[in-house]
Amino acid sequence: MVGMFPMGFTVGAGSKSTQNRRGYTRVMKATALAHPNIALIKYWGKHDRVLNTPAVPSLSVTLAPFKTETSVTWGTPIDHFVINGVTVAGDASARVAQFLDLIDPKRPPVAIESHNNFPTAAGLASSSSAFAALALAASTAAGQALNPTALSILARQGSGSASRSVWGGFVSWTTADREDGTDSHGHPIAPKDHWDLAVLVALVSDQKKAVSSRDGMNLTQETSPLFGGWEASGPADVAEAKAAILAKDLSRLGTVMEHSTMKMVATMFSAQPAVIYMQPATVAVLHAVRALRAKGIPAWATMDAGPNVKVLTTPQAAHQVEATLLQHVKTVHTLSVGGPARLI
Ligand code: 2P0
Repeated sequence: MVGMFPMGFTVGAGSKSTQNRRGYTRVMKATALAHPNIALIKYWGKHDRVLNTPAVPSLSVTLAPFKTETSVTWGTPIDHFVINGVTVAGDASARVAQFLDLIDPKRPPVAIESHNNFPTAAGLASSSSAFAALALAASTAAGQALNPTALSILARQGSGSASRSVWGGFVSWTTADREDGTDSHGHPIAPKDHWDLAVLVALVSDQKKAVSSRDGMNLTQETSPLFGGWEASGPADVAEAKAAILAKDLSRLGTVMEHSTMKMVATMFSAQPAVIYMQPATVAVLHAVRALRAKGIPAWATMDAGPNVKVLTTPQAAHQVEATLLQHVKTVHTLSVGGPARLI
């Protein structure tokens, strides 16, 4: 079946459907693709752990060709979740099952098969594309046609950063004013074609990190004396980054991105015990990026909950920046601005 949902998502030719007793068509299998995003202005800390609303607003760029592709079959003999060919068990499985319960508390058992074309859980924002793709594939397979905002609210409850991967291009994610958190979701700022930027990932490590971002974030919020300053300064950083994006001012965007990054890292370092995702090569890359800038090459660095460094630059300067990064790490991925989550 190829059909168009009212809110504009196309159900791909691979989707299977059936008619239930009331006679309406229900899609039972759907496949979705989502790109990860990296935060230019960081989400770090929660307002409400159950609703998964953030302590601070954030702003991101969606990145291709990194992607997650996820197929969901709604109505199988047992729940069965496979990521990159490996069956998911334990806490990770429970987290996915709980997420599916949000879509339908009386849901049947579900099968999920998901694949990333980049390292998982290594600080490369794999949870952002994972839960965005899962939200779209699972809600579609369950027969729900969610618009992007509803999809973002759903994805947020799986993983905060996933609320931003619903859209392509540049996206902000707002804090909640409402008690039920329904106003905390992504907002598109500018589409993919607005600005041709390059983001280079200097791969310091592709190993799964020892402290998950969720645990690192919660420990930081509970114990860092710097957290109050971090929280208070977040909204101004988002406003500054948004203005820089709309003006296509890379120096302005890079400057506020580095500032947001380093303030986040300061809260990690001042947690008790300290949360240290950096490795020696991380610091070497940070210095190399500063040296590039001193030579007039546009390059600004950011990090997330992991040792890898992402460098924001222009497509024209990307080769020169890559050559410099390769003096410090073995692998550099060159990414560009990606499009929205979609059914395939
Ligand atoms: C971000 N990070 O804005 C920040 C910057 C890491 C550092 O979002 O608990 O996996 O699932 O909502 O989204 C990583 O945290 O956390 C993250 P949960 P998530 O991209």
